[in-house]
Amino acid sequence: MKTKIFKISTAVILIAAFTVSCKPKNSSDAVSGDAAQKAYVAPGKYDEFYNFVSGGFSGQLSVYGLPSGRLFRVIPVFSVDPEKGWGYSEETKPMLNTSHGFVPWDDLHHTELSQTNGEVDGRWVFGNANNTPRIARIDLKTFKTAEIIELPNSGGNHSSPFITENTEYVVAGTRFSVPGDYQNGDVPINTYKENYKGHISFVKVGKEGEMNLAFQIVTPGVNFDLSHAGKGKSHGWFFFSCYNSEQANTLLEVNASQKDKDFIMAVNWKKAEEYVKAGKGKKQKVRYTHNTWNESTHTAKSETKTEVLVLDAAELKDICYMIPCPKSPHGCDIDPTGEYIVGSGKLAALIPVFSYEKLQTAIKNKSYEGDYGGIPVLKYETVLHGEVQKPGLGPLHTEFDGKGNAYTTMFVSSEVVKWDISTLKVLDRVPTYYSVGHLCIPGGDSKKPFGKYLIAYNKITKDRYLPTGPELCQSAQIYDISGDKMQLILDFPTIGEPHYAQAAPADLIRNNGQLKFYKLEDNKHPYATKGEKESKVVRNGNKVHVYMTSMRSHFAPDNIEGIYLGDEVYFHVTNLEQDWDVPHGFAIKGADNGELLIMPGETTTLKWVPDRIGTFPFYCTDFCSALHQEMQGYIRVSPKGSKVPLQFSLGTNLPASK
Ligand code: K7E
Ligand code: CUA
Repeated sequence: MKTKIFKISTAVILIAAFTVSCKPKNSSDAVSGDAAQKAYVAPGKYDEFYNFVSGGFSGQLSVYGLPSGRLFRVIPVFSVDPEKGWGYSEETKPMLNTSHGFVPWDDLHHTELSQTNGEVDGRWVFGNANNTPRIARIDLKTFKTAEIIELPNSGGNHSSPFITENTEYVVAGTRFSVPGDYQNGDVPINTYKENYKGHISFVKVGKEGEMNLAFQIVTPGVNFDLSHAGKGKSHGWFFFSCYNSEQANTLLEVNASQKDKDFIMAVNWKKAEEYVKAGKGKKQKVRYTHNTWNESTHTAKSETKTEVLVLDAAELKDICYMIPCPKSPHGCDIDPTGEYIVGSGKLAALIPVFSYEKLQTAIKNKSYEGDYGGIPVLKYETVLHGEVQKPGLGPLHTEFDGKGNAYTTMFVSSEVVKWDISTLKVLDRVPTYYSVGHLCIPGGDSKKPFGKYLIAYNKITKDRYLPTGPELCQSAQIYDISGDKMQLILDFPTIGEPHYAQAAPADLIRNNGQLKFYKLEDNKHPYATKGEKESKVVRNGNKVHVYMTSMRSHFAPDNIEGIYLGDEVYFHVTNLEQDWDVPHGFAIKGADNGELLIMPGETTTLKWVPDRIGTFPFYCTDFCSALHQEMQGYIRVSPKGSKVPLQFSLGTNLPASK
């Protein structure tokens, strides 16, 4: 009993240190002379990098320029977004469908750019939904979410969506171990050790980016936290940090902080592929959704899938290995050569760096210290390259500059620490303001980092910006890392809470064939209207379909009568413009699901159910021309059973009817 109390109190002290982070000294004078010049991008000039930043609890992803910190766009991924009409139009709603129904808002922590040969290639960026487990793919030709796949057997999809060096797979490790979906989950919570399992998912990515849940690996119940793929020599392997190897199911802040070491799980995914081919997987009944966006019909489709192939790590002895890692590891990062695996133990006073070659030798020699739920546990010393001593407090995440240096964020001591990967010597440290989580170096988790800048993403800003009530802004900070010493050059506020972010050279994305507008002749939307003459209103029972067009500066038709109370009206608005950057909007009074924003050549649908008789105005919400304010119309709603005929017009008056 005594020891238990002692254990609890040490853990509590550590945790107290972890939750209350220290404020660095000399916080006001950290920006020096030429800093402003380094972050300055003159009006009309482009930034050097795109920065894709997760929005955390906002469920969105935002796009900034580096080094200016200018915000270009917020992309709705796992959220509805009034600025884009995302999740409000009939076409986009299926993108947010899950096996639990429509989920308007989730929690996005990590962004990952697609890679070819281990280098950022600018095609797609992936994001994870933490709460209702999903992975999304955003197409960087359109800056739009193109696909979302849900993950069965999972809860809290945190170690995701990290990818392999040719974008063969994106992975997802479950944070919460749970009774698998295929079992009866109605079991006592205190049977965690017997009934709860971890699952990691391998989602195959096709040539066009299409995602498919290829297989899962079932493991003992732990909390998977973060992951990264091997690269170069370690291509074919994946590394997942996990905490709660204690298998606690209550008061985790204490009960999952007992052991001195948890694990990094090394997964030989090439071997796992062989087992899949050899038929070693078991098919299991599950239910998850797969949502895809079609750029020619401008419409999303949501399908339900019912099966998953599962490999058992305890049964197939040579796909998973546990590397002991101090203590409650969070970040799990692989250096550009693929040789070094960095585990960031939140509660550890050092940073362990493991060697891929030593891992291979240790596996060959079976230098195991035992097993964990049937998975071999390697001896710490046999896999260790070395430890970074006294790096700072609360290490979380590490990125690389491609010149042999690693940079680790320290949440508790609020700093970024630069160290040498081979000698493990600390080279430099700079304060962050405050409580830094993730960091990003352009290309910093790839084989070819671009170096130059380091961006720290901070949880707390306290006194850095003008206050805005109880909620203060979150923030990023840019450091110039081109010299020996890191130099702070800019702070900029972010949308939501930034977790992981990635950056790519601007030209790579700007010149990859970005879509400027939708060609009308290629528009395959079933309700597309390709010219004003084709605009019409069609009744089908109580459903009324308005085939409407928008063009500077009118809608066709703009007078509509013969709508009755109880009707469902679908405005299918086709924007006839064929020019970059000329969207129109559409809003109608009383619509309970917002409005539309329609890109040139696109067709988008607003469902409107009038709740009273009367005459309702509609108008364009996007300032499109000098006569934008004239871009408007009326729709008349009559009582059910009224004799007012269905009719519509543009530029002429409808015959009067009572
Ligand atoms: Cu460190 Cu959710 Cu990647 Cu944030 S996690 S900090
Ligand atoms: Cu169209 Cu304003």
